[in-house]
Amino acid sequence: MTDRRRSPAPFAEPIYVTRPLLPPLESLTPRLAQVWATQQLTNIGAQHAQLEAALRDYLGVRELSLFTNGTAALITAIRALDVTGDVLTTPFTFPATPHALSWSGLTPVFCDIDPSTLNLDPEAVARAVTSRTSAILAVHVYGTPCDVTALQQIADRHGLRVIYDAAHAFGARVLDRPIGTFGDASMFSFHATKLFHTAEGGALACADPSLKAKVDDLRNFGIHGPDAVDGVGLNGKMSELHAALGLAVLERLDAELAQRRRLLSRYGDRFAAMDGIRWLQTADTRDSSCQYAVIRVDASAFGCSRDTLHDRLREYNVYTRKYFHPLCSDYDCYRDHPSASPANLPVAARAAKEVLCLPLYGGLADTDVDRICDMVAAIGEAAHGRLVARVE
Ligand code: T4K
Repeated sequence: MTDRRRSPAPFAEPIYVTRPLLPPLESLTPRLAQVWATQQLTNIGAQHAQLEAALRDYLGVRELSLFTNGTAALITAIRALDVTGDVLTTPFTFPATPHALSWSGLTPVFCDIDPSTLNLDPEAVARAVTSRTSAILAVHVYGTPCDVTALQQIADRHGLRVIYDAAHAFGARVLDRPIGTFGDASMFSFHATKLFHTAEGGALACADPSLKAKVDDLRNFGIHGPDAVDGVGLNGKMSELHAALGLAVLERLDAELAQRRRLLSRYGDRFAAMDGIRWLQTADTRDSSCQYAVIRVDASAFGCSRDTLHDRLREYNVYTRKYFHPLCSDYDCYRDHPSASPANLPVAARAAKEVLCLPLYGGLADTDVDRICDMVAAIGEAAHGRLVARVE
């Protein structure tokens, strides 16, 4: 007899891949009153100073500079570290990563990724080093730490800079150390879609005070003092309004994280037993940024492809994201680069076809996650039913 389970009811309201942590409006008022009283709206005021210090402590890094967004922070890191020529990087990332290199007149050289972490594969990186290479730009994708030890060994062997795109990795730890303490510099994104956010914003962390001083000048047009412009800088300064929002968000981060941890473990429990779905455990949730809930869909075992699952979930009012599809190496602006050839990037190509980011944010209830898992299960079962019917 056929097991005819009832399909779960769609959500009445759309469920997005994320929603920002929004502190109560009243919690912002006293901070905004201070801004109004001083009339300093930007150019490194009191809110900025307070947030920079608070985040330096929270992230456990020696030096930190706030920015208007993570991309500006990355471009500034590249300039401050005098990176030249070719930079080894991953195709499995947001466009900002290779674009920061191209925008700086550098050439991104794509290397394949590790099938378990989906981060740069150190062996592929080691094979790609040439006399033109000056740096590695690695991404802690979904907040999963890169193999920081192996990447640093390659960099030391060849005299390369290491820059981390830690856009997803706020608060993550590896090897008993905060994630922002590895490499020459690490960029964090504080976009509204991130665990910690300032609506738009970002930061650059480093250990070297002289690098921080250079970064701060470059963030402010290269202005070094009243009568000196020492470098080709940009305007990357975070405003007082964004910094005030960040301070209010930071106060509520523990509750947000606690709920995200619960949701992640709920997803993990359900997907551990679902055929064709592989749950990507980014790290022990105590050491994780809890930024994304990610599955990989094995189409033959699950019954339908990742793309079909994504489309069917929309019928249930659930809006998932294919982070990161297409690969950056498939964009028109990069596909002609020799390193962008699909033959060079087989692991990344497969991951880009299989990954799906599911809703994850503190405002999501435990029962919402149960319903989303029921929907995934129902879609798989329906797909299998059709497959069997077709074979018969
Ligand atoms: N490196 C990496 C590895 C990155 O992932 C990113 C950014 C960067 C560098 C660059 O950092 P930033 O320069 O941005 O600081 C989003 C974000 O815009 C982007 O910051 C992020 N990565 C990327 C992974 O995701 P979209 O195009 O997917 O965002 P959007 O607007 O479609 O938002 C997704 C969902 O979030 C919406 O369906 C609803 C919800 N949402 C979004 C916004 C903006 C809200 O509820 N409220 C909001 O205000 O790129």
